[in-house]
Amino acid sequence: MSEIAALQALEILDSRGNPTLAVTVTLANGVAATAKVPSGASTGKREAVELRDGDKSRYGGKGVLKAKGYVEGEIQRAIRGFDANYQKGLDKRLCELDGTPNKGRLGANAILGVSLAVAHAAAKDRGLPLYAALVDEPANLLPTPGLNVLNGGKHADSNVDFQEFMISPVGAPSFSEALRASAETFHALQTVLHKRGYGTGVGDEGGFAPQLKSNEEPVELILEAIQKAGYKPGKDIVIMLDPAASEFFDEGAYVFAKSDKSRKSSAEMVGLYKSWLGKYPEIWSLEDGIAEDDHEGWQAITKELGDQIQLVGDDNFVTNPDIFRQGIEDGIANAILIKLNQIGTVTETLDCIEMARANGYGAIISHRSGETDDASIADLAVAAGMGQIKTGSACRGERIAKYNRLLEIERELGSKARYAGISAYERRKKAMKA
Ligand code: 2PG
Ligand code: MG
Repeated sequence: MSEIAALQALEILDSRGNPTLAVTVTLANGVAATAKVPSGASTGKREAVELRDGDKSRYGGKGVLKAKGYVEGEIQRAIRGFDANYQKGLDKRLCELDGTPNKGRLGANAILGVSLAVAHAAAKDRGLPLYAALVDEPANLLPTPGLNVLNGGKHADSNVDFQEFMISPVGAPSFSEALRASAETFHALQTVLHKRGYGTGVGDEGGFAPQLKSNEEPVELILEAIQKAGYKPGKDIVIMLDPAASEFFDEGAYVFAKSDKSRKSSAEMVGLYKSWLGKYPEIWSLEDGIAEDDHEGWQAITKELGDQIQLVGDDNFVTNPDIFRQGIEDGIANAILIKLNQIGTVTETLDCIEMARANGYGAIISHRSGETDDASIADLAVAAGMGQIKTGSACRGERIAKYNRLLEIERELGSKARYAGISAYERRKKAMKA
């Protein structure tokens, strides 16, 4: 039995310079592990609560000393002596201790820090890498990445309303080759932007954040970059979008406040995406194309496009098994975005992934726009075996940490490593058509 002996928390900074938590758990046998908690900007309303101090004299109220206090006080007292290998029991205990449905008392940041640090410590204690320790079956599927090479919306100070324009190297033979193709395309995009006189500063997730003429122009520029890098759009590399539409949904209308100031109805948004799919068959995945509060819009888009592309629910499902179950019953989307801190424990996150698998939904393991060098989601993506991850562009250390971890896992797995790539993509396409 590997008993939990001590918990320590540290208020650190995330990639946006905002405070977040690093939690270290030490077991009675001396094994110790640390997890660092990410933070979102375009958050879903029903995400678990990120506890902030609210003390305006520190970090504009964003300090996390209360959460640190809970980790080292109440939570430590409640789980000291607990078996670190019993993740389910531990996470249940953490939820009960919090006592609210949304982790609003102790904070999902405090709870996730502990849950994830314990998962790491238990793996270390068993002499296993995290990706192997999280599941019973052997995990050897390296995920196809979606690299957010052009940032807009809340993640960039630009005039593009849509948040994420991703490239996904589905045609590569291995994860490392996929990453190479992506980095080469990222650099080609820089050249394409330069040539047009656009800026090449980057946004929160490491994608370029230029001032452009429309929300559509990024797709054109990316297609040009893919070709310029020597790859075939739609075959070697496909495009994934996350407009993060909840962010520009205002009183029943979609308002392009950053670009052309136009207002669109829900039906017009579906029509817009449909026209894009006709024009750009390279687009294969659309996340949060519809706002979380636009339930009818979600039903309409699923009916209209659900058999053609991957429709990913992020803000509307918030990695919450209960909310996701309802969404499945309502026939909304055909994939889910998975973010540990939207729900706050490792167990509930794994439950959501299982629910996706059982119901024929895709699942993309995801970073947050505010990140640290913590690379746990790389391991989670391999453990999940669902074949997809999105963790930013091919630059910025906190994004690269995850891709580099996947390279290590690929090397460690050696000849057993499989790359999801085209197989997962084609399987998904077939499943959607069925
Ligand atoms: C998203 C995420 C991650 P944020 O919307 O999918 O890219 O952004 O962490 O700001 O919610
Ligand atoms: Mg999203």
